[in-house]
Amino acid sequence: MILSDSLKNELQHAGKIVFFTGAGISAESGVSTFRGEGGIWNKFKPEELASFQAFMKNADMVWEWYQYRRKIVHDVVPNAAHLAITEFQKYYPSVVVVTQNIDNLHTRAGNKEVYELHGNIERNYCSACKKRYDFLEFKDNKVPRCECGGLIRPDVVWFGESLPPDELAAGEFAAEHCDVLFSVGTSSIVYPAAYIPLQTKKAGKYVVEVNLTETEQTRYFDELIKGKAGEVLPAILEEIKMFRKPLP
Ligand code: BJW
Ligand code: ZN
Repeated sequence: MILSDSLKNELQHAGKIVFFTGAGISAESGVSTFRGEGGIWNKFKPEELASFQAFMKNADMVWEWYQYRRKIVHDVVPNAAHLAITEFQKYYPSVVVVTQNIDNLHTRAGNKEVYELHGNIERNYCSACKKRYDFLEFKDNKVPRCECGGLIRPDVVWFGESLPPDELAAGEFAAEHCDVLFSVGTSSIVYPAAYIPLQTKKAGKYVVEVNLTETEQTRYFDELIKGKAGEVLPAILEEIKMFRKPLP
């Protein structure tokens, strides 16, 4: 049995569940995490690639890095963790995903209410006039230009940039009004996103971390379930099926 008595009690009575997710939930799909073992940033320094200054200094290199990751994300598929969240939707009237991931895997898995705090790698916009360039085929690795002459950039949030205000507000609202929040596969060190699960705690509700290791925030949460997201979330769901009926 994976559920503690207290978590089982919470999940028996809960109506609103939030999944706050990070790169670790996509690791089993074959998308690298940023930090830790196998993390992309063991090889590349974030400030060299994930900032507007870096883009202005070496736009082709940054663009090529995103093209490389875009191809990976396009070729992989959602894993058992994303799919378990889709199935949670059958048992709880409100299941909200607040993700730091830009890989679109939640939506591809059928997660219905998804707020993307750090953007989406499948979208682009002009850094000068903000015109959108979504789902365009950009064939070569040189950064494309907008019809206004500006450089086209991926629609992701770099260091020092604001998060999309509507997505952040919706994520905060969900975190403050849920019964149980699962913080899955995130190192919980990048702010303001990392405030989300703390807001649930502040509202007096239950927070469960699912991760391979302890994180910066483990001590604030009600419990840590150590393990792979793709194993832990389906195991939780199997136990839920023993005490909850699917919604009509
Ligand atoms: C598994 C697993 C498996 C593995 N199963 N688990 C305090 C308050 C506010 C801001 C700051 C602050 N202090 C510092 C800041 C600034 C900065 C920040 O947070 N820096 C910290 C690093 C210290 N924040 C910002 O700059 C943000 N903007 C901002 O603050 O604006 C304010 C402002 C704006 C304008 C004017 C004035 C002020 C923006 C942050 C943007 C982050 N962007 C990135 C890149 C996105 C694009 C891209 O992908 O290229 O987002 S950085 C990167 O980190 C990415 C991620 O979403 C984010 C979080 O990483 P995540 O998801 O947690 O991944 P990992 O790799 O760190 O962790 C993986 C975890 O999974 C590990 O724990 C593993 O153990 C686990 N795992 N396999 C379960 N199978
Ligand atoms: Zn433009």
